[in-house]
Amino acid sequence: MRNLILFVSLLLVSSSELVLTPISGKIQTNGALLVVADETIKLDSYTCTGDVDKLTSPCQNAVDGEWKTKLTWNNTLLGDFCVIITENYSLQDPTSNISWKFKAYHYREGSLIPKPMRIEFWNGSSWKELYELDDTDHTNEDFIEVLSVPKEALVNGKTAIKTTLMYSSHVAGAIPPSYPERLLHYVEFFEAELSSYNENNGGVPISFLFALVITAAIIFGGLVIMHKRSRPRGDIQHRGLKELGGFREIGS
Ligand SMILES: [Ca+2]
Repeated sequence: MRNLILFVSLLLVSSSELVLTPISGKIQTNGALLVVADETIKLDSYTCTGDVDKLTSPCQNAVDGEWKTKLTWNNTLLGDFCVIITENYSLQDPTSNISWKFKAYHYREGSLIPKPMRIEFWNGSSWKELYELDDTDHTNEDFIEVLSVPKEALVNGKTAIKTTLMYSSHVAGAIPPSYPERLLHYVEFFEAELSSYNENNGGVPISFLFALVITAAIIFGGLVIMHKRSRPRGDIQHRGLKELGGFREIGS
């Protein structure tokens, strides 16, 4: 138990392991060590449009709150397709700052789409670009991005975010009898999360202060346990010697 507490303490203290995001009441680590949900934001509705019939998993996977499940393409298909996920949120505090964190997978075997993923927000009159993935970024890996969302994305306490995912596959060099080369390029999508945060006077994120308090509490707890374990041992040895001495005296 003591070793476990010390390990957790060191893990929290280590700046290389701890990634603080400026999100109210939330501490996110690389290993998802501790997460406190932001309850000031509610997902009202979502839609999936486009070539959803080319997916091999339900659209709900993109909004189920589970970072392991994702939208997956049927990558045996040839052609160009896209799926658009639109998520509508309401926020308790319409003045707060908001961030958009998402996880996706970018597969590229031959570049077919210059910008295979695009994220936009609704400003009350039109969709505006928030993010575009370049065909050379995060290739053949899962990746996470955290984006600051402009204030204009908050319209009457609500905000809408639209994510466009693209798929493209074609055959090149198909001249018999040589084997054709198959080009394949797409983005799959795990999940996104809209969060709010408020900056305090010093500009230090609330989550940072929260992390400091928890770290101090764990270290203090570990020290108290270590101290308690070290003291009784000495007392027992001392008592044992006294009792043994007393027995000898009686028996002599
Ligand atoms: Ca998911």
